[in-house]
Amino acid sequence: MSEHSTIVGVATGTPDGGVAVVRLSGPRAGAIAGAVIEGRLPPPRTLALRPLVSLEQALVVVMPGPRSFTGEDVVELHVHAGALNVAQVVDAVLGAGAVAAAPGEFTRRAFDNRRLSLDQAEGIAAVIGAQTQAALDQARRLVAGELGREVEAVRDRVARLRIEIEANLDFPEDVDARDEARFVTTAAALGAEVERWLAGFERGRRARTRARVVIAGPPNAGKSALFNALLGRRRALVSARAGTTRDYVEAELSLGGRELILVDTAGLRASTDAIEVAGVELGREQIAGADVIVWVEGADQPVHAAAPEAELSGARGAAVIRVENKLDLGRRRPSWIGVRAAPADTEPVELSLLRDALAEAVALGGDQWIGLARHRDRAREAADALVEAHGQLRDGVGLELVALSLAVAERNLGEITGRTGLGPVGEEVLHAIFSRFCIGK
Ligand SMILES: Nc1nc2c(ncn2[C@@H]2O[C@H](COP(=O)(O)OP(=O)(O)O)[C@@H](O)[C@H]2O)c(=O)[nH]1
Ligand SMILES: [Mg+2]
Repeated sequence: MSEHSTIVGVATGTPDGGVAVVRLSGPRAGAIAGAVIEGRLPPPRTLALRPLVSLEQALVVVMPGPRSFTGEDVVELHVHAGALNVAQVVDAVLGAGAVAAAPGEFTRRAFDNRRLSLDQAEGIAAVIGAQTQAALDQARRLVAGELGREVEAVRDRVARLRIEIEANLDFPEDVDARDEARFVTTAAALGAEVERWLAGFERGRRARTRARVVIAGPPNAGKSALFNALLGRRRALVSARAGTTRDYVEAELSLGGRELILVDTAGLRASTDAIEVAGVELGREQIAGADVIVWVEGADQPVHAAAPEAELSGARGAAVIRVENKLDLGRRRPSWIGVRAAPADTEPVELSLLRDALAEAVALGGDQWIGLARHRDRAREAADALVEAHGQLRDGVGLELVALSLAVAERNLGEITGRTGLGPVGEEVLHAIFSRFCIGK
């Protein structure tokens, strides 16, 4: 990747809307853009209409470095969208001396020029990929540098401790008992801080993803009716004929501030009908992948002593909410939540209790850490190194070893933001991050 090339890429996505943005970045961005437009380049940060040489026209904006996204000179040509049209504009720019940008190269240059830290660059990718409101919120906080500031603050404290300890290496006799005690407590506090992040990682991850809530139970319990009642619309087929639902049906639902995927499954029962058997099998797979299982039986159905434990043996740690439907026909399971899901033309009864139980089951609680998986891995290494440093200090092991452990913690924290004081982040790490971006980002 040449530092001095001028790159071009299409910054807008496909399928395209009305306008596409062809972006140039590099030392010759102005000269190259000047060669493909007629007339002069507009003054910096001013949008102006210019004819393109032998093509149509473009709105042109010049953003001189270093106060641009990449930190280099950037020019954007806003042209009409359309694959063929945009390809011809890009060809003209390439013909004037630009080179095609590699995936993520604009963002990579922004990082190299210190316009963004690594966690912020990952935040941009996360904003683009966000599918839930919580994922978008967390991604925006990454872009705003919230994670980076927190990590940098701890890394600074680790560095200060290491430097103080290193300063004492040549004169260990100058380290008195009070210094030693302070070193021990500082190392413990730093380790605890990183452990606190790690404890919140899973909550943050769960908040970003939709929880899967799977409705299961015997046929004819009113699972599909309950599914529709929770959604407030008819989505699944409800029928007096057992075995009506053969596939599973999914719908999105927002509850207690979380986005859920509600899944209606075929009733679990032995059957000789091949399609129904396949449906039951799909239902079991849904149970295995569930975060929460709503187990439904009808008040008109016999009570099984062992239900639903036997059927739910495939569930992996999912919360189970037991619901007795058809309240209008009586009550056989007094400790379960009672509801009446149908008939559809009447108000469903007591759904609020079920909604509350569901909201509680998917609640996240505690503080969530916005770090992504890579950040968690680096934080894990840092926490281990801090525990090591703490143990070494407590055991009175040589201070050289303590300084080494602290340096390991420091390097790992530095790799989260890409700003390490102990040498550059490896090219491999950078490549892995930026190659996941699309061309034009
Ligand atoms: N009386 C009464 N019937 C219900 C209730 N909920 C569902 N049903 C009926 O029970 C039958 C089976 O419902 P369905 O939702 O298809 O059950 P599923 O097989 O568990 O999906 C249908 O005839 C529904 O109208 C209810 O609360 N009360
Ligand atoms: Mg059904």
